[in-house]
Amino acid sequence: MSRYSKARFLKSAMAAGSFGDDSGYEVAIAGRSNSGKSSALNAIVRNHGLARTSRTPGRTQAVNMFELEPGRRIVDLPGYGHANVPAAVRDAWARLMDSYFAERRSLVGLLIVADARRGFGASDETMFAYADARGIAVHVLLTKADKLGRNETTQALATARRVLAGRAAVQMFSAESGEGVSAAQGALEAMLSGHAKVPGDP
Ligand SMILES: Nc1nc2c(ncn2[C@@H]2O[C@H](COP(=O)(O)OP(=O)(O)O)[C@@H](O)[C@H]2O)c(=O)[nH]1
Ligand SMILES: [Mg+2]
Repeated sequence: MSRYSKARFLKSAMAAGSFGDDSGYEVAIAGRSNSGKSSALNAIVRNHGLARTSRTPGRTQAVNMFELEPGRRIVDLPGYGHANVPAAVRDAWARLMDSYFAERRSLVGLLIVADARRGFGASDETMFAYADARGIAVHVLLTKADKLGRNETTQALATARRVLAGRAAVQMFSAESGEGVSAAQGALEAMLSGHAKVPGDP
């Protein structure tokens, strides 16, 4: 049984000042639309109905808050990087992220989910910058690992490590096969208990 068997949806927030209870500790999960963010969240929490997953990219433009246990939350941030998004939607996304990262005192870590076939890209750097401005730890999941062969996996990891250059830990992950799920749970736990190494620490 999952230690998060009591995980529950708290709320969807679409505007500054509406994120709710800011006590305790919170880890946010970010990624391009369709990267596999919600699937990763469900797999990590071992609750497959928790965060909605969708085949239609770019639908969720809200910050979705979940309680894992009292005083510990995981937050599904709205996806980004989807082509053909109107400027007004992009601006709304940026305003929402600006408020989220400015407001949340409980925020202690960021999980960035990237499709392993695409890698950690320019739009992910935007999220990295938000985390960096707050001095919080970042952990990168290269997901859909089940779609890669062994050589592609080695290459994807090497490329991501080069791009990240020691700024964050990176691992392979698959919500489909379960690969990397326990490592990701460990990273989440480390962040939530304040034991994650923050980039810049000795
Ligand atoms: N093969 C495979 N497909 C995945 C994996 N994770 C997510 N997907 C699929 O990718 C699509 C987008 O997933 P979703 O979790 O909704 O992405 P989000 O938009 O980032 O929240 C869905 O069709 C999922 O079934 C994975 O680990 N392996
Ligand atoms: Mg999603």
